[in-house]
Amino acid sequence: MICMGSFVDGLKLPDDLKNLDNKQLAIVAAEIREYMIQTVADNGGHLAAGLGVVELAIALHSNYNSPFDKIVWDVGHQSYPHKLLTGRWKQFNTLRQRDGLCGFPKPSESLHDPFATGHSSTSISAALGLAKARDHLGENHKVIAVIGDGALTGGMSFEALNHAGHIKANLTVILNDNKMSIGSNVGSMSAYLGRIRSDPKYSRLKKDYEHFVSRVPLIGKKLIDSTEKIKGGLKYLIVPGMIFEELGFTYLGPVDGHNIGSILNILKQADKITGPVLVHIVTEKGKGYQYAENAPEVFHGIGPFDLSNGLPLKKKKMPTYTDVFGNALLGIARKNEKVVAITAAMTAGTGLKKFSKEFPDRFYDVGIAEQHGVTMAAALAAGGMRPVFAVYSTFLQRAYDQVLHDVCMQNLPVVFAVDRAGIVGEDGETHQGLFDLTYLRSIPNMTVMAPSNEDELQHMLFSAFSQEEGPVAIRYPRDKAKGLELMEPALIPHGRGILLNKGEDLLIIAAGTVVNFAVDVAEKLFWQGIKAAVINARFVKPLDEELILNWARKCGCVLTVEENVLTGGFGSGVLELFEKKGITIPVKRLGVDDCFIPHGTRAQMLEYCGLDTEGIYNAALVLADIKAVREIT
Ligand SMILES: Cc1ncc(C[n+]2csc(CCOP(=O)(O)OP(=O)(O)O)c2C)c(N)n1
Repeated sequence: MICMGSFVDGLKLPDDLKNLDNKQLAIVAAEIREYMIQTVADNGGHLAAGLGVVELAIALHSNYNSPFDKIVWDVGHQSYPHKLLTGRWKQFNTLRQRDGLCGFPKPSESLHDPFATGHSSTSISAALGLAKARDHLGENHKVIAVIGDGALTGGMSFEALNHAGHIKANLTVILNDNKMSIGSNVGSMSAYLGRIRSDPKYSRLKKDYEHFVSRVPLIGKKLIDSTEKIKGGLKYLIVPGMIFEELGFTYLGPVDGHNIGSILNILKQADKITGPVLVHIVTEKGKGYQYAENAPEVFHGIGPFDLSNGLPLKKKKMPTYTDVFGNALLGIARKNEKVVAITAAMTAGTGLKKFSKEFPDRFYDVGIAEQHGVTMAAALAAGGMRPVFAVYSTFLQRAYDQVLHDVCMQNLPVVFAVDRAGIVGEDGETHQGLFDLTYLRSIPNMTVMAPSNEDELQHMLFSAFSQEEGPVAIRYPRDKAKGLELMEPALIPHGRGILLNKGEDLLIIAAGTVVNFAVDVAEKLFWQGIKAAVINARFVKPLDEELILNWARKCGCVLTVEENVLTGGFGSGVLELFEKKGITIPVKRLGVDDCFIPHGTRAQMLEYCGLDTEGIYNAALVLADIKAVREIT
């Protein structure tokens, strides 16, 4: 068991930080880095972002009194140093493992996590809510949001800045500017921050201005103070961060985010100011681990790796579904120049890296802006293009209304490549893709497909572009593909499933890669004398009614299997079909209960949900028994 940190061992954290000098704080920083790097090398996780905020986390916990004061980390992937400083040192090596520490802030894990995060750009809204609750209740703690420059590209953060400035809320927003989202950051705001960061003129002018006016007798100090309130004018030209000032915030910075003393000074300054304050700190993603500094995108989120050279421990033998999607899309885009691809800050994660290189003019990274991305896709389609929005299932949730109102209501041919659908594994409950079948199949005009293997995935993508005329979603998991040889892309007829196994005792209908488990289960059942038919649904919407009804009638009982919540999912669709057709045979639906699924490996959590071969087999046996009893009585 690794639990390094010999200096830290003798401390009571976070309180003792207040008694340490800068040199000792630097030792704490070094021990945090060492432990974080070792743990992520063992368990995998988000490394580069956390390494960049070690000094910030120390300064925050030295300056404030958590959990009395509330610190909200945006996204929360960078919260490891915070976790280490707030009573979780001993358990830290269980990070992201089943029953171990979560990779994101989680109030049920610690009082020091006042608000759960995982999805981007929520921290300022959360901090504002906490600050206003404090004011309503007559309490007096501080509230601090830490948000990255990437998360600042998300619209919600602007909505919150706009509101917090308007109501002059007392809160501090720390803008952690490392120039990076997962990859390079995009957009005008990022460029603006870059100008503040890199142009010494800004800082010099600010200092010169303050120096100049402070020397004007009597009115100088007043002038500086009142300039805070003057919009436009001289200050507009010379004060960095004016955009934040215009939104009602006092802007402080930029300061070096790896200098604990400087951060402490600016936090103390911020604490004296009434109303919302934005503190701009500049950090380096991956700081302190050479390989992460050199390749922050690779070390944003990484599997277990070799500490000595930063290389992954598990060599990639099999392509992932993401890889197959990326390659298949390239093939389609080469033949159809109307195909354009959109990502919301997930170019690599969604498999669009190659596309972005080969077709830079047909590729849009919109920033962490799923809502904008979807509406833009809708309009690209309205204007005659064939857009694909590649997105993780969990992040598409944010753009539900845009999918419904802008894409589906106009029946526009947007392809949604819904990656990380189903159980995602170690990232846990904020990242599970367990709702998309429900939220997509409930929208009129939407076609929803789920491939059972990578070959089917590329046929579905091909069909989506060549045959479908309205919106299409293809959902696939965060997993290695099966290693099949890929055939020439071919059309999958709209709404047609496929019978994989004949049988007369029980019908298993599965959607997605769980189809493979269903086939194994049918074989196991066969040796128990139960003949199970298996249908690969392929389409979750529209269902292949004829095929399903035909075999359901033959078998007399049905087991549905899906990697989605049961509420309103694929199995619900089958039940709705049976209700419509007056079929009253026993049906058992397997999927995820009405709860949030925590972290663990994908295999562990599939088992936990009863969605592995064993779980499906047991459910099939119970169902076969029910049918047998029914037949006797
Ligand atoms: C709504 C949403 N979309 C996408 C993501 C995936 N994501 C996690 S961190 C991240 C980049 C965040 O960049 P930044 O805020 O600058 O933090 P850094 O990692 O650079 O410290 C992205 C896109 C997410 N968590 N939430």
